[in-house]
Amino acid sequence: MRDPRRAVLCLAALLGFARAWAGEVPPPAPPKTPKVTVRLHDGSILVGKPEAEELKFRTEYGLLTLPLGQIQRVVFGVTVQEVDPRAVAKWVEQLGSANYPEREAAHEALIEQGPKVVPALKVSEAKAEDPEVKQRIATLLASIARAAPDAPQHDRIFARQLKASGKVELGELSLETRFGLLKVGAKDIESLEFDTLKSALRENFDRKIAGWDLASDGETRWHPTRRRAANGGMCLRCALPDQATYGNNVHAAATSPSMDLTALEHPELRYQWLAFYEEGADSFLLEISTDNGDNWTQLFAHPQSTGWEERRVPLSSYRNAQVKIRFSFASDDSEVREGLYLDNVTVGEGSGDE
Ligand SMILES: [Ca+2]
Ligand SMILES: [Ca+2]
Repeated sequence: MRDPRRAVLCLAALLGFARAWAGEVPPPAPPKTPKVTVRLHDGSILVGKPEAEELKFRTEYGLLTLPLGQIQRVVFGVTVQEVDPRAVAKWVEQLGSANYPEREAAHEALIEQGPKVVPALKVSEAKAEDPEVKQRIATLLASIARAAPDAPQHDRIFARQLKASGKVELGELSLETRFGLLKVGAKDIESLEFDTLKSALRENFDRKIAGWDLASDGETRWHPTRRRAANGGMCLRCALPDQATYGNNVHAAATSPSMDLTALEHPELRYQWLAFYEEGADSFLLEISTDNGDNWTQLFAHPQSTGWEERRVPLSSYRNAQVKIRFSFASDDSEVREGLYLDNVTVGEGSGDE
């Protein structure tokens, strides 16, 4: 936590949490043993009830013991995963191919592997004799670094009135599932999502996408992709499917299902986004509608980004409303870039801070 502002914010969150704990602001009474969705690095998903009732989390301010009923989400820091070195060697060899589509296919395949392929690529870069192959590997490494410059090294915990970085003190997680008791090693876990709070929308684009409308007036459109995902292997991309960029003169929108916010005390939208586009000439907007999509109000114009960004949008002024949100893209008649990405879109109970 080198950024002093973040440290202050985190401390403020901790103090707020401590106050809540001391009884000044009584926390709500959540279920004692919430259900948890466990996402593993290999793509597996387990759902069950943890045997434990609390989780220990070490921060630079001390050790927190959190009842599971207070936790919304835990994201484990990046651990470098194994990747088959033979597959990498084959792709690197193809990078030197005289055949352009073969070179492109290898480039795409390596990009899709993301940060886990970096150590193997560095070895190949050092070994490469062909200067052109060396150059191509250097370009690839730069693209991968651009896509995930802020890969979290710390575990992160999100609870009501608390957001903190640190280390989850957990060797393994015992989970009662419908298939019996399962034990999962902490090193295999990517994230835990607790079913503690009501949510109106929860979409990670990793499975069949339910209820979203992905409309476009051209070939460029929002579509699921494995190209760059914030988690779970898949996300939503706005570009020409299977191509390196979006096209000119297109309007494309990803519109959420209709959501009833009446059950939420402090409705809040959260999502992760990544935008490689011609800012200023092309546009990438977040909009909201309270009349089933007839009229839209702009909530945010996304700037160009260099890595995944996380955004939190309080929707308290839409409390008690029926809303849809949409992510819309428009391109002008020149200059195209790689496109836009979205992941982990949720609308749920927020902190109430505006
Ligand atoms: Ca995802
Ligand atoms: Ca353009």
